[in-house]
Amino acid sequence: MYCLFKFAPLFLALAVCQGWLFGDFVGKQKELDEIALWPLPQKFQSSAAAFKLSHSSFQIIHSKQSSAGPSCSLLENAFRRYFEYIFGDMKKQEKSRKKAYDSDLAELQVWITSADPECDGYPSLQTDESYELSVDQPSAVLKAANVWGALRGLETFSQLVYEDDYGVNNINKTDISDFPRFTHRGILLDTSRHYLPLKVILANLEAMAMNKFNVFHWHIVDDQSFPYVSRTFPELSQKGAFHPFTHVYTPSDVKMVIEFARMRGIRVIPEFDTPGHTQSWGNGIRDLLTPCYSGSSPSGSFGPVNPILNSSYDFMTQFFKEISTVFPDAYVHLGGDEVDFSCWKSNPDVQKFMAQQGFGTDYSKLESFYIQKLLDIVASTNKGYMVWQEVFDNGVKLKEDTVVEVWMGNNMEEELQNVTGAGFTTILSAPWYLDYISYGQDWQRYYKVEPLNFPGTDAQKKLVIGGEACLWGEYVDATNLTPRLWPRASAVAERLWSDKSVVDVGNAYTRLVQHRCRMVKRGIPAEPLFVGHCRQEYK
Ligand code: CP6
Repeated sequence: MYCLFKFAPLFLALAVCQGWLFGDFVGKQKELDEIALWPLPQKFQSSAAAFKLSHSSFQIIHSKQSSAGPSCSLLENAFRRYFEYIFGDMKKQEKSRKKAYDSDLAELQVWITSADPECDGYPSLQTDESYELSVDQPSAVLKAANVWGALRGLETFSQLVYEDDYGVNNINKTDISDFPRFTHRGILLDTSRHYLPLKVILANLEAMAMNKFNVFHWHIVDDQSFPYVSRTFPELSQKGAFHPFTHVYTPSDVKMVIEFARMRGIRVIPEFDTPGHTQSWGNGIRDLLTPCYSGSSPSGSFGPVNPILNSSYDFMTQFFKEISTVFPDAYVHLGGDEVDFSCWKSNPDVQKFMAQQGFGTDYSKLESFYIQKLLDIVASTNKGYMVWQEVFDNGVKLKEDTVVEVWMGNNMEEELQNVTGAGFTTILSAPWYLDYISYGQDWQRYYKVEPLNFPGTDAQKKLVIGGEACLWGEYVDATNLTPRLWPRASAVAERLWSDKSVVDVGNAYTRLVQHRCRMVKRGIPAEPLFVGHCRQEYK
């Protein structure tokens, strides 16, 4: 700090300089508060020493030792994205600053340490997302085993940068060692109840990366519409989408979502929910759904997938063969939730089948019969599967790598105990139904959830691999989805990434307010947590 007013009369110079010094001190305090990391890293150490980042000279580069180089388009793309986030809103005059400060930070070196950086691969359940970040002069170094950890570290680096009172970008000397607490950190979006334009899906993938989420659970079809364009069965979307051309996801749309997600270290797990939640499938595929009866004659309405016809299984075999090639992830979600038995009960052919199979009047046995056959079909495509909790509850025999999703809130602890007790991996979504809204700061409720707070052994707790924030689509479309999801889902992001001990709601509030402003600044219309303002307000 030096004083510009050397030649001013002494009394004025003193007043101004003291004012500046005082202002500078206050400013520094404010700046330190502004380093709002979200989710909070596992180990974090920072000092008051600050470096400056100049738009005209700072670079994000591959380190010499890195196994990745300029041919790694995933990283090249990420370097560009984060450079833009760091300098995007700079004032023109600061952007064009040519003069270097002594305290400039020259570069961020990204060092991928394992022989295979996985530039062209996909993230998976086994992916190592850890990274180490050291910010010091002359270079900051980001070290990760593969590109996936580097992506998480780049996000953290960008969150460390703050603009001082002169419009200059600063970053403090910092050491971070970070890794996620849980490996599955997902967001469920529902594109059946309302069609979501591609733009909205991509924007939310971008927001997911800002929060270190790594799974997009795409609840792509359901009763209300079938927007997925199938190459094998084009009638499904032609007859089942809200509109056959405008409200659909073509193969190239799906490819784009998968690639956009991959570039951000996000898996795409599609859900094709059966045998319930399938009304829209019936429009395109004859005899797929069970005809319901009223007395002794068909009522004209239809129920779940017809489990007594071979043709149903032939269809599923062809359909999931296609799905297994379109979606690269090792898992598909097969649903299996909320099967309504009333239609099956009304149908005389189903009744006859029940008797032949010796199921009595236990329709959950018929449901299990269907699911069992479906699981075998999907397993033969070399995919693993996820299912909603009912499938486990009904005693269906599951492959050992099955992921059971616990969504019912009434008995969550007992369900976790049972699922993990039977040796299955599980993810939790019951406490995180973000479509359910109320007055006030409900993010705090999501934040306070402790996923491992159920009775069980250490081995059982290890089987809880994460969770998902669900935004079901009955009351959301492109107009309100993004602000409803963010920053409420950010609470879930920190719960699933940060250490178990990170539970201070007051501290979280301070950081989340700023994280929310950062998302807004980056073009994500995230809603406010409470009264207040962002340093920059946006049109
Ligand atoms: N759609 C599907 C839904 C729900 C489920 N499956 C759901 C149920 C209860 C609530 C919210 C959503 N809309 N296919 C349950 C997993 Cl409160």
